[in-house]
Amino acid sequence: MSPSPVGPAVGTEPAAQLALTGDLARPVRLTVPDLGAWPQHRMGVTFECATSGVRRHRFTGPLLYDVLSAAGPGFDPARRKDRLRFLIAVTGADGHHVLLSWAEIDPDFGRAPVLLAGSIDDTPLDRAGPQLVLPQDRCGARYVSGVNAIRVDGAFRAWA
Ligand SMILES: Nc1nc2c(c(=O)[nH]1)N[C@H]1C(S)=C(S)[C@@H](COP(=O)(O)O)O[C@H]1N2
Ligand SMILES: [Mo]
Repeated sequence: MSPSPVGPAVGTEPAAQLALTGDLARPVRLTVPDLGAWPQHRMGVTFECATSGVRRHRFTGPLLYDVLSAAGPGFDPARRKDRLRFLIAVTGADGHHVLLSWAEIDPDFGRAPVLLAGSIDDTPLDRAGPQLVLPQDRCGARYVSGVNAIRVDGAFRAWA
């Protein structure tokens, strides 16, 4: 029997989707192949896991900063201080949930080269979803895998 012209080929699963939400002018849903639209960075990293010890991986993908900037975060780009109230909440499909600050990845502040990787050790993450890569973290806990939601939030107040 010849393959059907509609529907997925045998043995494939739908690509994982990542929702970019929050204080964004252009919220969007992205797949791992969509991440290929931005300049790609390749990084070899080492991190330590509290339970399984030292890990080494190679990741490829765009800068988180580039992907989120394209979605139009709701601050005035001309006023540097306006960015400093923004948080980035990253959630994996299993509920693992971590926070970054906008300033951490902003080239005018922390300049951390954080990636939203579309491949690990040269294996595409199309089905699992992208992985957050923080080369400056000694510990592996923020290397969230299967990222399915990133929320940008400029409304956090310490006294709220
Ligand atoms: N989605 C998700 N990502 C996760 C975790 C998790 O529990 N869920 N654990 C983190 C921790 S604690 C570590 S050390 C690394 C482990 O990466 P490894 O599987 O390559 O060793 O994944 C991180 N990413
Ligand atoms: Mo870990």
